[in-house]
Amino acid sequence: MSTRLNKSMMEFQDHLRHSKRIVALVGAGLSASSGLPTFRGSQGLWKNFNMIDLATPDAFYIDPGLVWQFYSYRRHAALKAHPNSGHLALARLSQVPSVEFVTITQNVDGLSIRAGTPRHKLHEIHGSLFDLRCTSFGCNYVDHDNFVDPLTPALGGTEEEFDRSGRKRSMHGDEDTDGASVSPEFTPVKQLDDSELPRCPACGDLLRPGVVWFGESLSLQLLNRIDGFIEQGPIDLMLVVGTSGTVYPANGYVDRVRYKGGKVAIFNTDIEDSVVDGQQEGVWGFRGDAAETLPQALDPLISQVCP
Ligand code: BV8
Repeated sequence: MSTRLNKSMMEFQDHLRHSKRIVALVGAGLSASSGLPTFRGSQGLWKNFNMIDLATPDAFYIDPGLVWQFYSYRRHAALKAHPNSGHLALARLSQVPSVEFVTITQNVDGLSIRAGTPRHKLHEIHGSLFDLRCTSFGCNYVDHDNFVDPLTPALGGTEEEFDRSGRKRSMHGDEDTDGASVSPEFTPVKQLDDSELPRCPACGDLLRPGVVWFGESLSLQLLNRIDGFIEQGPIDLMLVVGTSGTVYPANGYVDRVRYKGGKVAIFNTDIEDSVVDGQQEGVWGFRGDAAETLPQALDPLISQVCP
């Protein structure tokens, strides 16, 4: 580690040791090392669709079969994935007795919970791939922690990515079995009838993934809980992990903490040199895979608790 980076890490860890209230805002980059694609990186494409174009109410209204295959693929990938050292480091930080710590996650993959982060210290602001909701206005049916894969027989087999030669492609979608990199080629989706998709056991209407799509409002109850924690007292430190910070309202929390005098530490593969070099007052930047940089940086506190 260079002297400059060492100095930055030492300053950060000194502040960490004296921090009593910490918030983490995490994004898709935290799960990258677990093999799950990010939204805006090269893996941000699924069968040549832009993932953002599929995470909307309109996409579901127009073609629920396409959107359900997208979510069936992501449910399958998340179930096959394992929490990485970054998830585990944040889970251990939530067990440190001397620190009040909450994680705000934009991820819907469930890996923070599987890593051991207690649910009452985790805010899944964009929902979960493993929650299902009825689409009928009058029906309140919700199914939490549904890990059935595939959810219906027709969704079976759509979760694998196949290249033209019919070989199964790894979940990354950018390398084939012998490691040669291939770009994500268009692989057609099945045409599914609504009757083949997940149906509500209460009223028979279509079920949808229990996630927050673009253009949908977040749970006010959940937002109020987060506000409550932030307003309860000073936040000493905000960890911003593996997020491009492009999605509102999640990206608003960093400015709020900084406005209240909190310091910020960014963990990302893509950080400006000025941040890494410590030229931004009150902001540290640790460039690299969060699965490596996060456990290193948090060691002074998490080494106090058993994994
Ligand atoms: C809202 C669930 C208001 C689904 C997600 C028009 C109409 C309405 C709203 C808007 C509008 N225009 C803009 C908006 C606001 C909109 C928005 O922010 N749009 C963006 C695209 C500009 N927001 C919303 O719509 C939100 N709702 O505003 O409500 C409202 C009020 C009343 C009535 C109606 C509306 C809802 C947003 C939630 C969308 N749902 N997810 C699903 O997952 O399928 S967002 C989804 O994308 C993810 O959850 C995540 O939040 C986001 C992806 O962001 P990141 O996690 O940051 O991932 P990304 O790929 O971008 O970046 C990865 C980062 O990791 C990179 O920086 C990379 O460098 C780094 N990295 C990569 N590898 C590693 C790494 N770092 C460390 N280690 C590594 N190994």
